[in-house]
Amino acid sequence: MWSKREDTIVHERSPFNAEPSRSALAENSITSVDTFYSRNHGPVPDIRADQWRLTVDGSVQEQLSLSLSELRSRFTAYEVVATLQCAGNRRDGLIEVRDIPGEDPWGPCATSNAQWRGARLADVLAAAGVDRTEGTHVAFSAPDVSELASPVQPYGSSIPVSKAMSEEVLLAWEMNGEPLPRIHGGPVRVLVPGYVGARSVKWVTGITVQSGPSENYFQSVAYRVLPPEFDPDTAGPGDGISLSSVALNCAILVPDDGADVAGGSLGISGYAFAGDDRGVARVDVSVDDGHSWGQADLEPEQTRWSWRRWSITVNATPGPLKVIARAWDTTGALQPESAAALWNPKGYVNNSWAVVHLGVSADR
Ligand SMILES: Nc1nc2c(c(=O)[nH]1)N[C@H]1C(S)=C(S)[C@@H](COP(=O)(O)O)O[C@H]1N2
Ligand SMILES: [Mo]
Repeated sequence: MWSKREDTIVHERSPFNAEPSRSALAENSITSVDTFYSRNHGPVPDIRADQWRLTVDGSVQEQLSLSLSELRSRFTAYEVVATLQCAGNRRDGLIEVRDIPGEDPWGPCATSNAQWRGARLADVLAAAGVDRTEGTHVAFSAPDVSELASPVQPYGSSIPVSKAMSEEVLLAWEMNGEPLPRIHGGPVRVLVPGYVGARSVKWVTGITVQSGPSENYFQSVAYRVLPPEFDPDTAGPGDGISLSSVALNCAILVPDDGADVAGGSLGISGYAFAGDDRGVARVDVSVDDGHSWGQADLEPEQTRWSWRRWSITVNATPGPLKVIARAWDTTGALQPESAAALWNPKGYVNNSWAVVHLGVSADR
């Protein structure tokens, strides 16, 4: 479906929610469109590029209404390589701790990395004459109506004006050198590098500058970390912690969880990612339940907005093998060890140590 590869793990067909297999995601540092995860809350709009329009209003000096050709001709295009990660990435590890009814059991591949091209949101906001006062937010609206929201409403979210004016935030019309595919928000989506994927609004048609965060369901009720005792069905606007910057995280992509491998020299690899003002500084890997740790090789950082892939070779002895990976960030902070301590009612931000269990056969 949606031109995704055969080995895609489809959580839901409608709305379409799917992530690549670990081995597929491991193939390239830039995730190809047929592999990139897909997260939707409603039907995918079909907007012709020549009919798309973007309005910019609210606390601006001059309201704007732009066609795609106007957006492309009036503003300089920039490219950024950036990782998108869903806040529900690795929810499966939280569900193992305690069930999370109504939410899909995403694995570690609700994370992908692409090259995006578009106009800087900051340039468009500057053209409109934006109010940059502290506490101002920039809200995005889209036409996809979600039956999952209460009340039923189109998808939307917002980011603080300070982030909106940062050079990495784009109104993107290209992904990996191709026109932005419909499933990923084409003709134009917002791209907010360093923030949870939920803020990178697809099919964006409205931008409103306002004095507080968006009141849209997906900003004010969903994508918030509730206390463990809260009932997510009765939680209201403003409950819990609103998600913005992506937390430090890592995943083991190769070998796959549950794989059988040959004993001896074994290559292990994966990704690590930290949002916004933090970078990945080190990834440790243990094959003896955390008694000792080897340091993985980190691929050079492509941009400060993209994941860092890592790899290490260990000696695998026959029998069951538990592999643990954990990342440290540039502030010296380490990922939390246990998913149990992170459990929350909607199952967001599982950034506990990554674990896979392998079966090792005798050396050949
Ligand atoms: N309009 C709209 N934008 C959206 C969504 C959506 O359902 N509708 N999902 C959000 C979420 S939760 C994520 S993680 C990313 C996923 O982007 P992708 O489908 O291109 O991977 O889009 C975000 N933008
Ligand atoms: Mo998401």
